[in-house]
Amino acid sequence: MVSAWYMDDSDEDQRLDHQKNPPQPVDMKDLVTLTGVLYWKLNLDSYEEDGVLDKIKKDRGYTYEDVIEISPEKLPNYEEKLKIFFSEHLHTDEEIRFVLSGSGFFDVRDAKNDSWIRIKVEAGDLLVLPAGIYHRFTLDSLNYIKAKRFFVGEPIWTPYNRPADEMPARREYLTSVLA
Ligand code: KMT
Ligand code: NI
Repeated sequence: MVSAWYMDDSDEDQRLDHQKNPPQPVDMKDLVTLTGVLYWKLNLDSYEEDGVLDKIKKDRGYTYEDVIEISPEKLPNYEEKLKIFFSEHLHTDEEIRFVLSGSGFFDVRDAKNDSWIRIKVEAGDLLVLPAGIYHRFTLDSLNYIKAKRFFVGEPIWTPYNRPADEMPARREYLTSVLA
């Protein structure tokens, strides 16, 4: 099960949990209303046949998919890529990740008060970050994740680093989440 919490403000290693003291968890219902993030838990033993992923792909129009594996050995330019992933940014389309193995953290901004919410993802978690949400990604201290990436049409992975407040994707995101 995915779990989420408001982050502390320490500059320590990004791979640590960064829980507040005392912890301030965010439940899934609040995560949806605060950020517009969508979440499903899929069965890793049956997702290829059970139709759950197929239905999500069909409903949301995902036509492209590939696999990304992040580890010092598997990802070319690992250090550089991790820096890019961890710079606060947005995209003009959804960022869709289905974790096949390993784990990591997606940090997203709460749209109302701009605080960081850290979402821990593990094998079986399917996360959809809406277009226009400010976010970043890091591995945790286990240093490994493998995930499927989906996209509607030809993929565009371009990150727009913050500030990108004037972009239509950003304005539309805020309108839909704050409505
Ligand atoms: C991204 O865009 O941040 C990534 O693809 C890295 C995370 S994938 C589990
Ligand atoms: Ni991104």
